[in-house]
Amino acid sequence: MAYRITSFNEYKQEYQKSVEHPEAFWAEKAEAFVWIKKWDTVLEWNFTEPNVKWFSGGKLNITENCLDRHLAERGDQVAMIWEPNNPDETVRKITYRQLHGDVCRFANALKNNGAKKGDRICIYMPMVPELAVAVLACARIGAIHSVVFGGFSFNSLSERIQDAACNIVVTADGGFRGAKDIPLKKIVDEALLTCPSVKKVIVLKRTGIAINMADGRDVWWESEVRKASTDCPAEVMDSEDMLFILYTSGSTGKPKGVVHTTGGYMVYVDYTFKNVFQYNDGDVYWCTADVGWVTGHSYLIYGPLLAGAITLMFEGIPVFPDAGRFWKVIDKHQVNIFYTAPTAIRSLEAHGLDYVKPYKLDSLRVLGTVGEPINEEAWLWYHENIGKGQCPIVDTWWQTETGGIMISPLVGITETKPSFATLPLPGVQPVLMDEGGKELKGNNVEGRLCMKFPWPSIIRTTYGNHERCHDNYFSHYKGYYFTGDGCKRDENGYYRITGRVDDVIKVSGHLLGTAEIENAINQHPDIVESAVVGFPHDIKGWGIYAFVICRNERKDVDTLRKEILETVTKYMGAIGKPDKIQVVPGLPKTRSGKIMRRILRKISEGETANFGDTSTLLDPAVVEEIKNGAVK
Ligand code: 7RM
Repeated sequence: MAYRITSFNEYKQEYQKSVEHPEAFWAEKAEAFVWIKKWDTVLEWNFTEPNVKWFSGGKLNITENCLDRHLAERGDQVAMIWEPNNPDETVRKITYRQLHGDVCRFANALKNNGAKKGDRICIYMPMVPELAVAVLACARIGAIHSVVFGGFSFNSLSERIQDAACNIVVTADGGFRGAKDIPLKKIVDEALLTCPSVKKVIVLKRTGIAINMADGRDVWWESEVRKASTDCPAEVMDSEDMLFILYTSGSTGKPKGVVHTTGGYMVYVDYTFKNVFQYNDGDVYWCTADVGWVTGHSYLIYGPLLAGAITLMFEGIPVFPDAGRFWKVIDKHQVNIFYTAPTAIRSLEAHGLDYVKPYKLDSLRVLGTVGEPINEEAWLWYHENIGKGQCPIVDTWWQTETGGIMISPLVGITETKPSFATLPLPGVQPVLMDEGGKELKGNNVEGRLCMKFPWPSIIRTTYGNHERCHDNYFSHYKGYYFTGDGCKRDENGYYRITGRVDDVIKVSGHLLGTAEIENAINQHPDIVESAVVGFPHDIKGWGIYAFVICRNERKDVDTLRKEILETVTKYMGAIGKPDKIQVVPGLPKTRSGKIMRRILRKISEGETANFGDTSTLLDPAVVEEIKNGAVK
């Protein structure tokens, strides 16, 4: 088992060792796992192509480390607790032995349906244990999973399936989310009209709604599993074989398929899980993230299972049946470690303390946040009302591309400071850059956050397009990985992430590309062009403000707005719905046709003057008109 730091002094020593002797440092951590064959080289790297390889020549299977190796010691211990959307439905508790059997059986079902090592398999499922089973079954046979969040609709799903040329889709008839049912299979059917690579669809029965089953293509999970054996030897994988692709929004409309590989990801996620949360044997750990996002991959499935932990999966949403649900679940399952997003905290805070008071919350020892900056007020509310002033809060900064937590306090070890992610984990070497590419040394500085040395779970490529990986992350500052975030380093060397500096926005902790939302809006037949920006939002962190140009003079703006929301929901998913829509006569463009988003951002924030340099504007009058019609 990976090394666990126990004091701040030890943290400092570990950190220093990780910078001075990174290879020895990570080799020592990697020793703790089951390898079919040990690696030849710990690290080879350059940030120019980029090309990063960890534990080259090593052979392993991550599921042997998540499951098989725990069987002797903790086969009958619960691996996963599942809390259903509807509180009256039965809770499921799955032991390591059962999970191992389920994974092997579904792995064989995948094989029986033609899956082989290296295939890409899309998983589009609700938050049920079978989702984790499907993920691990792919890893078992060396197929590359590409999980798509169930909140995305057919076009987003189709784009992601096409980009990876998946041959199998694993889904369910539908999913329960609060009072709503999501017709997942119907959305898959629509997506597959444009996905010729898909040969099989495996469908889990969850909601029981009527669905179409395409002859020869669609099969039921239950019947496939019934036919399959529970004996499935783990495929031998190279350290650098792809483990998964996870799509993340970029500044162009097309999402990027972030690729993670096997060995380094495993070592890093395990190390960070244990050290950040200070997990103790027997603790009940609950990460509220959906497996459709990286947090669900690394800290709901892989990290906790590698550590032999008890991981809780919740199918529902924080406000169903009421805004006390999270706290009720914590008491019900005696949760010790709770990891959620600032958006959820702010929204539950807004519902008032009456939803918190009925619950004891005395099992809690550790609180965590992830996904966006947490403001001081929400931090204090969380600390006082949920943690009762007793639980350290770990504000964990990281990204889909980093695979695991990068900057965060260690529970009980690092002194916390509201709204600061505090210090880099061992192995992480952050630097702040000014816009000209000069490194800002010393403390009390603010710049753009970059990394100057690889850590084991760094992004390896963007699927099918290595140049895009280079251009996005390794071209802004030569020789560095660029995060896309702005950041401050205070007088004590503590880091505070200030937010994105590019054209993606974090809406309720979900990373969305403005171009992706614009594409969806433009599907409306009356919309000629649109421009989307983020505006500060009390609960969501950022809200979505859309400026749209309409083809015909439409008088019924309210109806148009409703139609646009429906279009976005149908095409992309409800997560892309604008909070504000303004019909404008034109957009502020430069003579070369580039939209000046800076001006739109100011208008969306309610600014009426001080638009900065507008001398390159083609038609300054349009700014006046947009400003006068701004949606409050
Ligand atoms: C894990 C995840 C990544 C972006 C990242 C930041 C923002 C994440 C924090 C944060 C401030 C945090 N992956 N972000 N965590 N900002 N404090 N603790 O969210 O790929 O979906 O998003 O999220 O902007 O670049 S992600």
